[in-house]
Amino acid sequence: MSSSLSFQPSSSLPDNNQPRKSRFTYRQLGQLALSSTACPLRVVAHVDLDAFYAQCEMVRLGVAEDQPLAVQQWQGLIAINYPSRKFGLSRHIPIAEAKKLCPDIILQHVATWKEGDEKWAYHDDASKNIATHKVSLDPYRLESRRILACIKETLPAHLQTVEKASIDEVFMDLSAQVHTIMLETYPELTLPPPGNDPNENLPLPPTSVLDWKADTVVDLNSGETEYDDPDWDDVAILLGSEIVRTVRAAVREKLKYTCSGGIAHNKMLAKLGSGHMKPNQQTVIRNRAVQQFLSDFKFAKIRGLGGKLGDQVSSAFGTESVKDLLLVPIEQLKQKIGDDTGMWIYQIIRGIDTSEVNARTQIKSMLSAKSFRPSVNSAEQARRWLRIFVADIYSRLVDEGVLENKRRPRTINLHHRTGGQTRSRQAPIPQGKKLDEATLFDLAKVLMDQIILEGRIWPCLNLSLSVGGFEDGVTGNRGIGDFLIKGDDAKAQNRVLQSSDALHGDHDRRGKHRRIKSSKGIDKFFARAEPSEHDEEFGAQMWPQPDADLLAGQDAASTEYGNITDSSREANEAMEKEEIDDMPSGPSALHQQRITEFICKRCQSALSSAAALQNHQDWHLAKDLQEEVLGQPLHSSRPSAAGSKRKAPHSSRQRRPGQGKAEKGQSKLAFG
Ligand code: DCP
Ligand code: CA
Repeated sequence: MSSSLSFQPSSSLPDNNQPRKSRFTYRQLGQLALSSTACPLRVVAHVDLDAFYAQCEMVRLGVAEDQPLAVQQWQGLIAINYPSRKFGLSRHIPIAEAKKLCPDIILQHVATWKEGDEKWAYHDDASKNIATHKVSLDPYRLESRRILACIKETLPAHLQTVEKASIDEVFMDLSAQVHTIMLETYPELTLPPPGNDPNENLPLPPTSVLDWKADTVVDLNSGETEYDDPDWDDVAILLGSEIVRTVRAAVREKLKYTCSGGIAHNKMLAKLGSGHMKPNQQTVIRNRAVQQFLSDFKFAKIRGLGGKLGDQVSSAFGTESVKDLLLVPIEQLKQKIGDDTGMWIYQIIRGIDTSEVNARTQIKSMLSAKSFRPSVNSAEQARRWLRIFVADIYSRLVDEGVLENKRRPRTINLHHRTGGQTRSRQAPIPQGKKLDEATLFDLAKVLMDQIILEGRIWPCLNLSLSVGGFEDGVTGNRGIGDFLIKGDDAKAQNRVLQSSDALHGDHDRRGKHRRIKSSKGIDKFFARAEPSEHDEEFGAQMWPQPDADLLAGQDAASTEYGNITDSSREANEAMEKEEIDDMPSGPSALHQQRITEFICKRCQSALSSAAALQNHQDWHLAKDLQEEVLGQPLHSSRPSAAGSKRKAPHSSRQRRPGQGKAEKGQSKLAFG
């Protein structure tokens, strides 16, 4: 990787001849190595494939890069390549109109499963056969996987944190790699801090010019000038942008795909950045440019601030723009939108987002579904669809490592809908032996038979099959006993299927059991009230989500529509791809972040990691000092992520155990 740092001496010797210092400390530099979300030097990137399904088809069909092509699903367009966008095409345009605007366009229908077939294929007549075909996104999933593998190969294995955010997006926390490059490039940073005090400020970078190559670099906030010498956060983001350029070049060269990138201090900003200039470009948002960048947006563009919450906010404050919302005092936001969500909005529109890049993204459930027009009217026909659903789900399970017994689902669910009634049944999946397609199909048939027994189930308008309650299979620290067929599981296939209530009870009991087992290892060093996602690192396992969530999450997603619109996109995606147990990104993040792991003994705040706890304790120290100096207590009695210079991340945004009523989303965490 060629370096874009030019070593023109910086003007770091002011009038009094004392070298000027960086705003950042040695401790903060250390946090960079740990990819701490509290680190002000943190570098996060988001990469998003351009016109993804359309590119997949272009690569598969070997068409020229300037050839207009769009991907069709039934009578709608779901992906438009950039050459066709020049003709004014978009997802909302009807097929006939698209052909008129761009007569040379290739319209490629997505692959489909034909009723009764064992394998998906590209069918020429698919668009006319919505009744007998079901969409398969397998070809795009396969490409998505190859791209993810390529990205991971490009980054150093021991320094990478890559999160697959959707079929065509990844987040990368580049902090650790940037830290390594920084120390290599600037050996002075490896020297101990003056007086061995980690709170000492770093020297300024010995450079005044940063070469951003062809990147789009967002303009600085008002009051900042390009004449100001760069600080280490600028250097870190520059190094991050070089990594992203290398990653994008590898994807392009090895797999022929173009993608766009965003490089910034956190996930929210990086994602806005990747969509800023498309296609095949990358956008850098320096910390000194965040305000300027964000204020031009409508807040609905911010992850988590679209949809209903966005509508609520715009009707409460009569605006859709970030610029206007920035003028609303925090008290008003809290009053009108609620304390936690108000606080989240206050922070997010100021570019504050401490959500982690979660490399350990885990699948929560998988769903395969179809709405029938005309309806399905016989058990035999329903079974033919079940076979397709099972094949669809099984191919995804194989990707999840079910063959190697790495991860496997514990439950299978079938939903059935007639005109006015929805019925569902679920069953445990026998554990202990390798899960195969035939076993899943048998279970699905048993569930169908159960529903049939209830009578009056035809005409059926919608069927959906899902598996959930994933748990890890063979791991180094589990005994053979765990994999022997347990009595209950062995009988599961034949016995009367459990009601969902009974199943949830089972989860809860086992959840408690796990928690007791998990209090060991590193726990003894910290006061710790609840288990965390890190339990797995410490030898225990995270307990799966209750299935009630799985079902709730699917309600909106269980329909395959004839006309694809943006509003159906989520339905389409959620249905066709796995439901990912992602780190929360919206205001629900307030509730879904790891609830309590590292507790501050002074104020009982719950922090998410040892590094965050350390930082939080630093905040106390700073506050004490400040109080000593001012001779009076500070305004806030607890650390706040906004407002204090040395912020105490998470603490103000996290709910402490047993504090207040459970919020929506909290039920997603299985507590005993
Ligand atoms: N998709 C879909 N239905 C929609 C929107 C998108 O099925 N209503 C699918 C097709 C897209 C893929 O998801 O190719 C990724 O969606 P994006 O929003 O990232 O859009 P594109 O990748 O197509 O275009 P862009 O270059 O704007 O990212
Ligand atoms: Ca995309």
